[in-house]
Formats: sequence, C-alpha cells, structure tokens
Amino acid sequence: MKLFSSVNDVPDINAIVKEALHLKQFPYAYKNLGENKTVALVFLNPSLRTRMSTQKAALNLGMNVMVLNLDKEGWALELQDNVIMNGNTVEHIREAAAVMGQYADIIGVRSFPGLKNRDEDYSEMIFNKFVQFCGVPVVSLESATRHPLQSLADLVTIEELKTRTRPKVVLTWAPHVKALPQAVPNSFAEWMCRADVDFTITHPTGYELCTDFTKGATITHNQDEALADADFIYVKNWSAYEPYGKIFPPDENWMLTNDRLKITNKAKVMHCLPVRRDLELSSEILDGENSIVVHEAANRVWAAQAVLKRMLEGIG
Ligand code: AN0
Ligand code: CP
Repeated sequence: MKLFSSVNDVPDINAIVKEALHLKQFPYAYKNLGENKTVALVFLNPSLRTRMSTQKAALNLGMNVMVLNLDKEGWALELQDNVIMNGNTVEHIREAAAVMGQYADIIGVRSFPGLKNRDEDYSEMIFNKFVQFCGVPVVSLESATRHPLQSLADLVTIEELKTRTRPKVVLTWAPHVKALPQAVPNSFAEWMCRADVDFTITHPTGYELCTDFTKGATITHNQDEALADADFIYVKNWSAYEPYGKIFPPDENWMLTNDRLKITNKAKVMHCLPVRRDLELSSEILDGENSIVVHEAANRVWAAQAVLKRMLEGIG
C-alpha cells in the first residue's frame, strides 16, 4: 500500500478489519518488520489520539518515529505555486515535503480544512501536495475531507462489539459552538456505506453532507426515527457543506441523553473524541454503560498498525 487517504485505497475492507483485530491479539507479531524504517508524523493541527496511537502502532512494528508540529515548529509554509515569496511564508511545500521524504520511509500528515473555500478544501490541496512532492508512502492523519484511520478504527470497533450480523448503525449530528470539519462524518459515512451494516444518517435541516460520501445511506431529519432499534450510535458535530462552513443557532434537543436511548437496541454510543461534555454528548451517557468511546479510541492503535504494516510490506 502506497497511500491511505480514503476507503478507496483499501481493496478489501473486511480483510483489513480482520488484520487489525489480529494485531490487537498479537501486537508484537511483526516487531521486526519496521526495523531501520522511520515514520514521520507531521501535524498542521492539534492531536492527542492520532499522534499517540500511530506512534504506538509504529513502535509495535519496530519502527522509529519522528513527530513534527509543523504549524508551530516548522517554517511558515507556502502552498501556492507561481508566487514570489516576499511575504510571511519562508519555505515552499515543494522543498519541505521533498526533504521530509529523504528522512522518512513513510509520512503521516494532518491538515484540517480552512472551512472558507470549499473547492480548495475538497480538492485536498495540502494533503495532495505532500503526496506529490515527498516521494514516499503517505498516510492521512485527518485531511480536509476525510479521517480514514478513525473510520477504520470505528469499523473495527463495530465488528468487534456487534451482537447481530448486520447491525443498525446511526450517525447523528450533535450540537457544538464552533464550526467543525465534515471530515469525520464524511469518512465514517463512506466506510459504513461499504460495510455490511444498515446505515442511517440523521441531522437537522441545513447540515446535509456532500452526497459523494453518503450514497446508499438512509438520511432523515427525524432523530427518533433514526435511533429506533439502533445498535450503534455515532455522535458527531459538523458544519454545513452548503453554505460552506456555516453553523446555525444550536438546537440542544439534538444532544443524546439516556432517555433517548430507550428506543434503541441497547445502543453502544461512539464518538471519535475530543468531545465537549453536555454540549455534544451528555455526561450521563459518557459515564454510563452504553458509551464505548474509550474502547473506540484504543482501537486506533490496531487500525494504524494494520495500515503501517501494509505500507512496510510494500516498501520491503
Ligand atoms: C476535529 C474534527 O471535528 O474534525 C478533530 C476530530 C478528530 N475536532 C475538533 O476540531 C474539535
Ligand atoms: N479522534 C482523533 O483523531 O483525535 P485527535 O484529534 O486527538 O487525534
């Protein structure tokens, strides 16, 4: 595998889920595979889980890890071509990415969207420039429109904890005070539409996701209708796709409480984290027996390890 940027880079999602669960059972089975190989994790935005789980995954495979908080510790990057760099940017992404590719065998990149220019964000300009110029395999650590390591870990979690062959999985919008990316819900939807699950998305009017990611999903504005008989509920806030990056006055009724879970099939509640308590998700759910958010975060290690393993096998 040379690129992990979306579900489209994975020919068989069942096989990679199985592999992640195998690695969970035998974390050190491939501890020599990464000997003398280095992964560089490059962050243009904050991270707790992605940084630590990917680092842990690499260490389990015997790799060396370098982490660069490029937004704070690197030189200010120029992303545009054909500009005279007489302003604040110090280094062009062409040289920066090419140089990093000399030091690392695999590069991971986190680059959030600006949420101002939809075409620019949805063209994945920053992530694709890293891919274009670094010359080594690249893993998305969450790009402008997708978070595939998160979605893989989510699918691993669902496979691991499901109690019926084809569980009902619901993605529900949740309130927030800031405009957040559509990357997590886009990516979750894209993976769920490929998985053997009964998948429903529910959100207030105005938060329709880009239909490229939701083909095959049932979509409703009625949260109760969506939650009925659900086995898994995936809670997430996102800003509007149209008008792009906008948020509307928050509707607190969309926050899940224990009472709302009564109509579900004892649903397990998921969230990628970080989560704002009692705004996005009630403390009673987070602290109760339905929440699997920490289990889900733990599975990030096995998702990252399965992806890094495949890349290492590809580069020999
Ligand atoms: C980010 C997002 O919603 O994309 C990262 C989630 C993993 N969350 C926030 O910015 C709070
Ligand atoms: N879920 C997730 O990606 O968390 P971080 O932003 O902390 O990495």
